[in-house]
Parts: sequence; structure tokens; C-alpha cells
Amino acid sequence: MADLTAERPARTALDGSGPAAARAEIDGLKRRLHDHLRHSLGKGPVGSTHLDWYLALALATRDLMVETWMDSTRQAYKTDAKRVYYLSMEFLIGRSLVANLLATGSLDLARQTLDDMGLDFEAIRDCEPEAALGNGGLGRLAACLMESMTTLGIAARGYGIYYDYGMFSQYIEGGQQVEMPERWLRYGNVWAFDRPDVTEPVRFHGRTEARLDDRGRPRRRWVDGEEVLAQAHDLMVAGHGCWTVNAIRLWSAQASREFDLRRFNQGDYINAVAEQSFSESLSHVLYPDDSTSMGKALRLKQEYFFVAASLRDIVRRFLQTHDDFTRFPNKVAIQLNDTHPALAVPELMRLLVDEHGVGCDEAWAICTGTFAYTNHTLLPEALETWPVGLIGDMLPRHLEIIYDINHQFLEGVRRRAAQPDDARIRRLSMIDEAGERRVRMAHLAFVGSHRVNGVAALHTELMRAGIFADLHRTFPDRIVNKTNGITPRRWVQAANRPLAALISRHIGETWIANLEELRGLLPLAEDPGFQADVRAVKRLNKEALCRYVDGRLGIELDPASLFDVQVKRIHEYKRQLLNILHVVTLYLRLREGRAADQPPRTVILAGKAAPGYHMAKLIIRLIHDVARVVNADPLVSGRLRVVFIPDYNVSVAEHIIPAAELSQQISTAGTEASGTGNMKLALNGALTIGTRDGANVEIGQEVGEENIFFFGLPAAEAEALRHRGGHDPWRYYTGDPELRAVLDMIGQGGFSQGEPDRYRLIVDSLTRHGDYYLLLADYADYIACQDRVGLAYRDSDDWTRKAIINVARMGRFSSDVTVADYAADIWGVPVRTEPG
Ligand code: 26V
Repeated sequence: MADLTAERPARTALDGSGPAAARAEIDGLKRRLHDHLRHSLGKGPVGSTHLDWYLALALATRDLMVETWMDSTRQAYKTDAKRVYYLSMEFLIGRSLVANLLATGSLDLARQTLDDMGLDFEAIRDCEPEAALGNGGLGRLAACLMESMTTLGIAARGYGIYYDYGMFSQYIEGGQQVEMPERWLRYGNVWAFDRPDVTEPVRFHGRTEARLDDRGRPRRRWVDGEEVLAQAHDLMVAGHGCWTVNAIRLWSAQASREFDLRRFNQGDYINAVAEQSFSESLSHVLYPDDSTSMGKALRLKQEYFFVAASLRDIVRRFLQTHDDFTRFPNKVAIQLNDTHPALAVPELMRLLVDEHGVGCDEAWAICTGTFAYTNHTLLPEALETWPVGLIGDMLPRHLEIIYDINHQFLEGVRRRAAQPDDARIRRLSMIDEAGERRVRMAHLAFVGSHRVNGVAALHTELMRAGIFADLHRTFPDRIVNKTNGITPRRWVQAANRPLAALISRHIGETWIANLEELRGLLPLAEDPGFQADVRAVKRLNKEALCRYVDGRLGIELDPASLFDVQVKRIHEYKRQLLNILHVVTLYLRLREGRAADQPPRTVILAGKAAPGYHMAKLIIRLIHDVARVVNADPLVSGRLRVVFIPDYNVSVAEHIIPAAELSQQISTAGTEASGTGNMKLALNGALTIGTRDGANVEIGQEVGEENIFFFGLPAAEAEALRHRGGHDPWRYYTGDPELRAVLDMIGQGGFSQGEPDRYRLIVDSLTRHGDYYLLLADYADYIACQDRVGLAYRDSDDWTRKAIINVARMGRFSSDVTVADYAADIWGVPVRTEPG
């Protein structure tokens, strides 16, 4: 019999083995909960809170995972499996309880047991703090990929930072964003094993010197400076069915003992303690910017900190079972999640050459055979570069190594070139010599890797043609595409229980591990009975979201209206502002009786703005001002509502996405690398209105042009318009009376009575300052497209048919598919196709 008391998790008896077995399982779990309450938490059942029960249930679930984790680890050692290490500054994990209950097959059991005890499962689930150790897309992708690697039985480990403060909490005051720190570790973290015994020293500053090695060869070494300790915290990740468990090892900073002693011996106790907490502040906070490289020294320090600790850990594990480095690339694959861990390239060179006596050429072959790099953005302001002076001061040996690598690389290019081309060499160089000299981290990561990938087909093409054009000419086989994916376990099975159950009733349960099986739903798209069921599920989810919004914001929404959703970080390139231009257009039309054929619509937005990003914060304020005016106007009551849901995070996404009917993916073509929210929404039965950007293009190919609403300029035309000086926003403003009315209303205080200039900056950026993201160029087509959406929604059967086709054809965007492709093409590791 299998339940939470069993050694290895399996399905519970609740779904078939009879009432006695089910009773026994419930009683078994009750005992385990009381046991943890008493012995792990030091509490009795009387007076215990939801939080206590959450902790007890989480501990009981964790117990189940530990056995598999040990098994998985043993298995990897025994078979000497090639390991995949995923280095990422961010892992946006969200909550773990429901995911782990599902993976271990014990969600229903847990629910029923708590029910039986008169406890409220949802309230207990909601006690878990979010592990928001990431900003957005890049961090959430890391979490989805880790889950899929584990599901596919890969011996994988994530490496990152154990921030005390993850993403800030967003509050709205007077319509404006206020950031508050979130102490997510306040009550400890049940899912982490803290390992005070596993520490790695990490050096900063100091100097380099020449020496001779034991065979008399000239070497360099890095000496002096200061040392910080990296301490490990292991978070378990369960794969589907819990056949494999891997870990994400996150490092926190601790003052180093050696360093302490020196200071304390100087007799200045108070200052020595203060300095101790200074070095520990290294891992305190996640940088909440995901689109501008701020160039802060602390950020660089964080990057090197986790890279150095992780590589030591990786090399040590390799040396436990191997005694020379020639087979390193056969046994180790390291994936760099963007350039944030790019210092891994010179660090591995340093370890191999300076510390292990490997020759330079051999070390370089090992590095490039081991590393691969994923690029996540083409926005020039998000590409990392660091001043040479800063790196030289903080990491003197690494700067030397970067110079050496660059020199070798450029010499090779010169040798192979028919005639020297200085401009090309300057463009290829890892050092940007224009102005203050800076290290281009993308070039370092590119040259140090055997594969470089984009995250959607269009993005990869644009990498080849744009930012990496010169490097692509030099290494024509290096850039490959790996379209992003999402884990269906969290984003359907856990977040949308009613839909998952409906699907399983028709095509069985195996789709969850083989998402392409959703195609089995295609014949049902035309079936009126199935359409009615799908509609009923959506309605249920919409009602649940209504209760959630009412509970949090006291705003009542109409579950019969079209739920139009745009949820993601607030950024000009994502064009939330274009969405608002549509809202105001619709509002004016409704007031004037010109939108009688449009269905009632609820426009839902959510997302955080980087704290220093003024324009993004102003957009949030505008959304609130527009919502206030629209929602209070009796002339449009029942026809249009606007709601901004604060503090968007993984858990909030899990509430919103299952209820969405229209998914807005409206970035300027050529700016959104992939998008993954687009996949989550379509997989949950929302139709997409979007530009031909990122993975939208591939979603369109899968679901069919007739089942998606595309509008706007394609990437090549957008680029041409913007950079060949052809965009004249003023022409659109003066030439389109409706657009003009909308912009005038915003720009002249129509939504900001008493402060007519509040949104001058926004309107000017569009009309006078070049409209960089081409909102005005896409406006008319967007509005026309939204009109078509509205009309399509009124044919509810046909809308549902399209929604079913979307769900049925989204299987390709499972992160299992993405991971299988990485495994075959980049990492060279096998994946499991059958459980066990
Ligand atoms: C850049 C920076 C710049 C320095 C300051 C901190 C920081 C943090 C993150 C980033 C990179 C953000 C890039 C990112 O999140 N890209 C998103 O990646 C998703 C997964 O591939 C993709 O779906 C989104 O389209 C892309 O915007």
C-alpha cells in the first residue's frame, strides 16, 4: 500500500482500492502530521495554526521525496552518469507544496485528510511563502527546466543564490507602485536542507603573481584579498511521479573564519562583527531589474560568488570518481542561463590551469566542451558589460585570463582571415574599447561555449542576423534554437484542476507526461457536449478568480464578460500602454454608443515595474487612473471594467491564467525573445491576440492562423521603420481622429483631474519623442484586431472550438520537449521516456 507513510511514493488508494484502504491512508497521514507537529515543530494539535499544519504537511511530503533523492543520487554515482549543471542567478520557483504533493501522488489524500480533520486545505496551502528568487521569464524558465530535467531522469543540479530577499512585494498606494521587501525565510524553509558543513571559500580583490609549478613551469596565481564563504542550501525538485528527485543548490554568504580571526585578533571586536555582516550581505537581495544592466559592483560580486562556489563543487564531485580532466566534458555539461554566470568561463580556466596544472590549450578545449550559453534578450540595454577596471580590481586573475582568451581568439580570427579587417576585430573583441573599456559578457560566454542558443525560432534568427552576426560568421554552427517550454504539471495539473480532470476523462492521464497526446482532444473540438464542458470549466475558473479579486481588492467582476488578460513585467517593449490605448478607445466608443456589437469585457492586468524604471511606474499609475474613471462611469457599467491585480507572482499567476479567455502578447515584433506566459495562457484555453514576436510565431504555426489573432508590423518591418528613420508618429496622431482623441484625453488630464500634466511624459514619448516601440504604428491594426476578437467571442461555440484546438495543439511547448532537445543536441545525455 502506498501513501505518505510509504518509502517510495506511488498512487494513493483513494481512487480505487476501496474504502478501507482509503481510510487507512487517511489515518496514516493524520499520524504523520501529528508526529511532525509534535516532534519537528514542538506543538500539540490544540492551538496550532494554519502555518503549523502547513509545516507539518510539507515535512511529511518532504519525507517522501528524500528517499527518491537518495536513490537518484546513488544511481547517478553508480552509473557514472553525465551530469547537467544549470547555472542561474534566478530560480523563480513559487510555492512547492501542491507541486510536490502532486509529484508524489498524494494531493487528493492530503486534501481529504485535512478535510477529515476539519481543516481548510486552501488556507493551509496559502501559508507557504513564495520562493520568488527571480524577476520573471528567465527565472521561471530555470524552474520549469529543472522540473522537466528531473521528470526526464537527467542527473541535473541547479546552482544559484539563496537570497534572503527575493523579488519585492508590490503594494499599490494611490494608484502607484510601492515596493516592500519580503522576508520569505521568516519561518525557515521546509524545502531547503541547510548545509553549514558544505562551504566553499570565494576570494575577492588581492593580486596575481608569477610562480613556478612543481615541474618548474611558469604559472600565475591569485593571492591576498578577502575571502567569503559560500554555504550550501539544497532545495529538492521532484519530477513527475517522483521517480527522480534532483536538487537546486543555492549559496548564501557567510563571513569566513580565517578572515574573522585576523580581524578579531586586531582587538576591534565591534568593527570586526560589523564587517562580518558586511560580507554576509552579499547574498541578501535579488536585483529587481530584468531589463537594464545597472553595473553595480555588488551585482558583479554576486555573479562571481555563486559561480566560484558552484564550480568548486562541480570539480570536486568530478574528482571523486575521475583522476584526470580529459573526460571532464564527457561527464559534465554546464548550461549558463544568460551571461550572469559567464565568469564561469575564466573561473574554470583558472581552476584547471592555476590550481590543477592543466595546460592552457587543453584547459580551453575542456571549457568549450563543457559550457553552453542561453541568450534571453536582444535589448541592447540588458546586455551585460562590466568596466575593465571593476573586474581588474575585484577579480584580477580573471581579467588576465579574459585578456588571454581574447588575444588567442582574435589571433585565430586574424590568421584565418583573407585580409585583416580591424573593424571586424573590434566588433568581435570581448573588450568594448569605445569609451570606458568594458568586458562584453555575451562575447565571453559565446566564445567559451560549444553551443549558444536562442529561446524561440525568431529570436535565434535575430541573434544570427543581429547582435551575434560577426560571431556567427566566425562560428557558423554554434548558434542553435531551443524554443522555451513550460511544465504542464504546475501550469495545468496543479493550477487548473478542473481542466486537467476533464482532459483525463477523455484521453486518459498520460498526457501530463507526454503533452503531445493532447492532440487526442482535436476530434472533440466540434463536439457540442465537450464544448459545453470546456465552457463550464472556464466559467468555474472565472468565478474562482472573481472570488479571489473580490477577496483581495473588494472589486466585483462579471464572470460572464470576456476575461482579457495581460500579465507580465511592466516594460515599454511589452506595450501594456498599447493595451490601455485600446481600453480608452473602447471606453470612448461605448460612451458614444459606437460599440454596441462588442461583448462586455473585463481587462485584467498585473505585473511589477523595476523600482527605478520611471516610465514603467507611470504606466502602472495610468492603468489605475483609467480603471478608476472607467469603473465608476455609469454609462459603460456592465460593458467594460479594468482591474490591476497587485503583486503579480507565480501564485497569483496560478489564479489568473486558468480564468483567462484572451491572452495579450503584444510586444513590438523583434523585442520579446520568447515569452512563456503566452504558452501558459494558450495551454489553459485562452486565445492569443499578439504580434508576430518571440514564440507567438511558433504558437501560431501550431494552433493555426485561424485560431490566433495576429496583428501589427512583423519584426523586419518594425526594425526597418525604426532604424531607417521612417517612423513619423506625429503623422499617425494627426491622421487618425480616434487615436488623437485617446491621446488627448490621456495627455490633457482626462484621467488625472487636478493634474492635467500627469501623463504628459507618456504622451510625449509617443507623439514627440519618436515612439521607440512603435505603438502608434501598430495602433490601428491592433484596434481592428480587438474588434474582431470581440465579435468572435460572441459566437461562443466557435470561440470554444478554437480554445479547444489551442489546448490540443500546445503540446510542443511542454518544457519536457525543450529539455529533450537540449539533452540530445547540447548536453549529450539520454532522457527517460518511460517512468521508473
Ligand atoms: C538582465 C538583467 C540585467 C542586469 C540586471 C539584472 C538582470 C536580470 C535579468 C536580466 C535578463 C532578463 C532577460 C529575461 O528575463 N528574458 C526573458 O527570458 C524569458 C525566458 O527565456 C523569455 O521568455 C522572455 O521573452 C525574455 O524577455
